[in-house]
Amino acid sequence: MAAIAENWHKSKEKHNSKRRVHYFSAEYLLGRMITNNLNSLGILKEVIQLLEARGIDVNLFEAIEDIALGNGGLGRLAACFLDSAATHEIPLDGHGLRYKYGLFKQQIKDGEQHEVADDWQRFGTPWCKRRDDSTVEVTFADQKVIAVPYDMPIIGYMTDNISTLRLWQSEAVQEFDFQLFNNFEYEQAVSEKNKAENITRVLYPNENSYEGKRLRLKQQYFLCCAGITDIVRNFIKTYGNDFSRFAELNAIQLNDTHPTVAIPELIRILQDYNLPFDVAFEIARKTFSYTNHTIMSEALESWEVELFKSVIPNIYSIIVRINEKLNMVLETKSLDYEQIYRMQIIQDNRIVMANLATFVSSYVNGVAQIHTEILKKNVLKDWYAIYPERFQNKTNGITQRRFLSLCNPELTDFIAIILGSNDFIKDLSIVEGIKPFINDATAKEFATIKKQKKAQLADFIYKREGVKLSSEFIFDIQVKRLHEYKRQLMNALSILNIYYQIKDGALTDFTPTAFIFGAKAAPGYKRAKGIIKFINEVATTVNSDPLMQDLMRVVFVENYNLSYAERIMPAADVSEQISPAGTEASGTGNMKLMLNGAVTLGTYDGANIEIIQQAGFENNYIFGLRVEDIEKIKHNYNPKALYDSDSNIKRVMDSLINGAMQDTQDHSFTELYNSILYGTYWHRPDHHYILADFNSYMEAKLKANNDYKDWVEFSKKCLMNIASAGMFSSDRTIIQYAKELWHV
Ligand code: 26W
Repeated sequence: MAAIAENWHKSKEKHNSKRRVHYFSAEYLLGRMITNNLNSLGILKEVIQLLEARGIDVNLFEAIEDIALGNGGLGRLAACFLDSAATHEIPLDGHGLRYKYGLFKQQIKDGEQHEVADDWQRFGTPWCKRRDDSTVEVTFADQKVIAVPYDMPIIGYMTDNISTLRLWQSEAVQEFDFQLFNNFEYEQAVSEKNKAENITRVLYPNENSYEGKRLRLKQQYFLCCAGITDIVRNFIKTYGNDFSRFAELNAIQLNDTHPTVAIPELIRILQDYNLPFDVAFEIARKTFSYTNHTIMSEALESWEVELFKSVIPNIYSIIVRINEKLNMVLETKSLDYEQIYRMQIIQDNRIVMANLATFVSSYVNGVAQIHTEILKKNVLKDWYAIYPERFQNKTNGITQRRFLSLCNPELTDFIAIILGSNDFIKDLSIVEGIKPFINDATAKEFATIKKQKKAQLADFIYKREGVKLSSEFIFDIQVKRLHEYKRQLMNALSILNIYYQIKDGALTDFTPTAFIFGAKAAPGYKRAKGIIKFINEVATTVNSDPLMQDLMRVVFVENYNLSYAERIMPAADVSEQISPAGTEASGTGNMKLMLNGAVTLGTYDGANIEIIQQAGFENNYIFGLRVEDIEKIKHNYNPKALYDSDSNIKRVMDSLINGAMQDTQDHSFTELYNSILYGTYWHRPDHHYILADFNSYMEAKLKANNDYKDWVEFSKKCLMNIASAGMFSSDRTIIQYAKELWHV
């Protein structure tokens, strides 16, 4: 820390001196900082050598540090943005929550997931600097707490610029009550302290499913109150009480709706400084922008009015005024009743956060082309109709510092030799330069590196999971959160289909493949947990069959996290991105795998579409219904008919109920079976179109499997993917945000 102190301080002053951006996010999935920071400072190789000389393996840090203050895509994107902004000297700093416990650690017992608390701070947190001079008091209807900032330096790659991630921790106003303590009321004495600390005790482990919990609302308001108070205080220190320049000097980006109460909070604070509501409103509208990350209706946040009022009544009153203002605006447009109803911020006794965020924003953006189009056509179509100029697309990206240079030094060196420099670590667009060099010789060299990365992963998996994999096998990989819409079940069923077809002689020349899964299920998400168990049952069946020895392996890795990802991405041949068209907003794992030279076996969904536009259909394996196709079949889709008429589909589906696989105590396999064939009271049969896409998925999967036989040609496809990954750097993304939406 001492080594970076001066640059950090200078960067803080610089960010303070002109227009700047504040990124507000409830999640940051940071992973390991140590290697990343050493890499940014350009001393990683040296340090590794020094450690090795003392017999210390740098990977030791993985057991000590893997900061998971996020669930998945959204949190990792925030972390990539911090890295890219710092590297490209964009004056951006983050605000977030310092959860005591990050995302749970996953244990698999008997094929089932169990959760263990992630006490990530237990060895101390050397990258966090506590700032007792910058605390904020946060007031709820029933509680007052202190927000204490912990600053983390975000070290740009090979630059002096160091950004700040400010993580707020909730503490009691008074450590404990001595009065009560002296009266022997020990539990009472510490109860305030516990209640205060509860607010940042734990990260909610839900991804893509909304739960209207009081504590979650408290977390959100806590973050927003602390962050906004801090920003305003800082503004006043430099520019005084004249807020007319506030929006010109500050842009605030909302990472999904989770930090949306920042909008009424800013209005509240400005009103405290005697600004009229309308003036405060306009400043807020100019300051904020909102990124949407999901179109799944079950993930859209809406708070019950009564609950909201009981936690932050003063913020509720401001939202009422904002809604009145909205209706004044809507009156001037000729809209029908339905439209006006759908746009209400307060609707059916609930506060619809996406409507609030869209109304009081300069810009709204989606995270891939198709996703932005869906926002404009469906989810936010009423808003698009009256504010078309607010809508933008910003296709996601990933940082190549972590997902290439750090995790795959072998491939990095190979690319650097071809290009004659490693400038691509700062400007990924130039990897395109390898295209003219894709030939038999480089394809073979690439294949050697890939095999080396597969061998390294196989070693690790053997140590961790006890399953032996051969680096001669194809590595077919699906790693991401477990969710029905991501269709891990379809993948598992396809593996079972291959297995049965090999057994009955229908499939004869299968190229040996290791199917690797990694995924955490939200603890309360029963079906997702059932799917994990099912994958593990398929693994047991396949791996224990002696006939499959040299043909197939199935592994579900325990506790898939960033450190695991950094080992898996470089070793993949096939990247499974198989959500039904129109459901995955973007995906970013698809980009990490592409950049490490895997071909995509995927649907026409999210950023897959742009990946294919860049790298070519001929170098990837695209299958399945398109959005328009689904739109057409949706109303008379009959999966039961497919099941009845297709013996392969019937056979794999029946494995869910015929005892071939050992079901969970609560019969989740049967429940999955029924949900696909018959639906339930809350959804139609097979609402993720597993059976509709099954055969075209099988065909694409087997085509990739067969193409791999000519591994030199296959490696050329991989190289074409790497060469085409330039636009998927988060550097490109963040520069676009900076230019087109923040104007910094
Ligand atoms: C309120 C519960 C909740 C929690 C998290 C709802 C929704 C979320 C996130 C918005 C879910 C998420 O992580 N979305 C993912 O965001 C990535 C980054 O943009 C995209 O690449 C993924 O497609 C999208 O699923």
